[in-house]
Amino acid sequence: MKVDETPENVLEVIENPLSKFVVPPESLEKFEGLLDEHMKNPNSPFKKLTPISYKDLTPGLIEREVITKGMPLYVTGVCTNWNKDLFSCDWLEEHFGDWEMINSPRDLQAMVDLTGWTLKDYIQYVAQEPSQRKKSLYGKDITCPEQWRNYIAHQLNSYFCYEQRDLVCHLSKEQQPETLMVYIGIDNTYTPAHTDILGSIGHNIMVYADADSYAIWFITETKYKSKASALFGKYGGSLEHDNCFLAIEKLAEADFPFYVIKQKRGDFIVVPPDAAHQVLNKGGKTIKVAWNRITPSTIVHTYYSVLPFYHEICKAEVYRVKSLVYYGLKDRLKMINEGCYEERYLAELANLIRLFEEIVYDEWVPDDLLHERKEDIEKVKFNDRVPHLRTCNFCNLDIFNRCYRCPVCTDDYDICLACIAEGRGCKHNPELVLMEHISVNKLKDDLKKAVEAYQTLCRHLQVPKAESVLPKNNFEDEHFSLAALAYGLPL
Ligand SMILES: O=C(O)CCC(=O)C(=O)O
Ligand SMILES: [Fe+2]
Ligand SMILES: [Zn+2]
Ligand SMILES: [Zn+2]
Repeated sequence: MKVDETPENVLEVIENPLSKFVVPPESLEKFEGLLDEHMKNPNSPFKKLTPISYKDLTPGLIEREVITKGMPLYVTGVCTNWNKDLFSCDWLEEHFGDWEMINSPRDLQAMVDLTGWTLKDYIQYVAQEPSQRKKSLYGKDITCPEQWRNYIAHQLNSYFCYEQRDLVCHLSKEQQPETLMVYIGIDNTYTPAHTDILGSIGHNIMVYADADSYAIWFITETKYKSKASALFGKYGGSLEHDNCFLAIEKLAEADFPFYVIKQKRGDFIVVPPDAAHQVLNKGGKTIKVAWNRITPSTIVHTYYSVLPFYHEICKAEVYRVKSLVYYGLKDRLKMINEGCYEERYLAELANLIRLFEEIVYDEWVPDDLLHERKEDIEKVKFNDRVPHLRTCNFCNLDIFNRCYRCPVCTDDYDICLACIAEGRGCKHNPELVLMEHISVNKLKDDLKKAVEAYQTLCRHLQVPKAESVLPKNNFEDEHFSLAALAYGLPL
């Protein structure tokens, strides 16, 4: 679609179920004036966040403030001395002008993501005089150029994606989710309230801004997720579906703090897991680069709380969380076997081992159940070139290893063990076949090796072993694993 095409059919806009959440443009014009008024009132939920200088940022600070306390961080002075020619619309247009944007820009009045736009089309749209623009279009979720990625990785190393703490870096290129995105904004474009995917940590740097141009962030703490969810829910929005941007008067109803950050060029915002946020661009053009990380500290909450919730609402997982645990564990195991005894591996392994034990347990069918049935469990190996890429056709979560497959339904119909255990599936449930990439015995062996590596590390660092990391007595547990429940149900 090109810039000067006539607006979409009005009926279509009205029929879009999301359009009722659209903030009226007048409200965006008055936004800052109203915000300033509210901020004079000490009882308003809007709070300022004290910035810290980039030179004072450390991975330990992120661990303490962002992950443990759940507080957002506002870091300034990140882009001092960065190459200004590289991070510009001119550079983007010259090098990637004919790039197809994917489901972008977003038409904010109609709340629809457009298709068929190139980056050049969008850059020409933002270059227009504001009065010439017929629609408000936000250039969101744009693929990040390789040159930018490499430049930022070099500058930021331990805060950037694909560093060792970011478990995604242990997946192969084909298995990695795309986490790095560019946002090109102009006055009054915005991102509705949401929490970042899967309880990950969000990172967002403004790499370019026209004069007097910035973004206003409203961001809560991790611990107010359910209060924030109720506030946006009251107006019909959902933090999982990015569909509601609230005007100041409505945000002001919050009985929990909203930190207000005016993000300018060089400002880096670190978003805690599950922290609700909405972002409004003001002034002229701004360009931000954003990415997410799931680390050995954040993945525990992802696994126990966020994944079951996604399973319930059938939201696509995308991050292959169980594979992150498996390959993150294998990486630490390799490092320790090579004699690299870093202290941080203690806590990292403790988390990863605990989760991996759960994962293996849930794939396993206890022997006594099999003996009772006087049968061996029948399973078929997947012959996928790249493992772990399958998703459950019912709940959309990623399939790490075992799943059921319907031989009748066409086109690879896979159903995860959790869905089968809950009685979900297709109408051919009695004919389902249990499939796997890796045998449970191999997974159990990997678990054993990980525990041994942990013990070696404890010995080298002369610290006592944490009980919680030692394996439970051979899986002899009272409750049933998912695989056992699934196995008992359909067959
Ligand atoms: O800049 C924006 O519009 C939104 C960015 C965002 O939500 C993020 O970086 O997590
Ligand atoms: Fe976000
Ligand atoms: Zn499922
Ligand atoms: Zn079927």
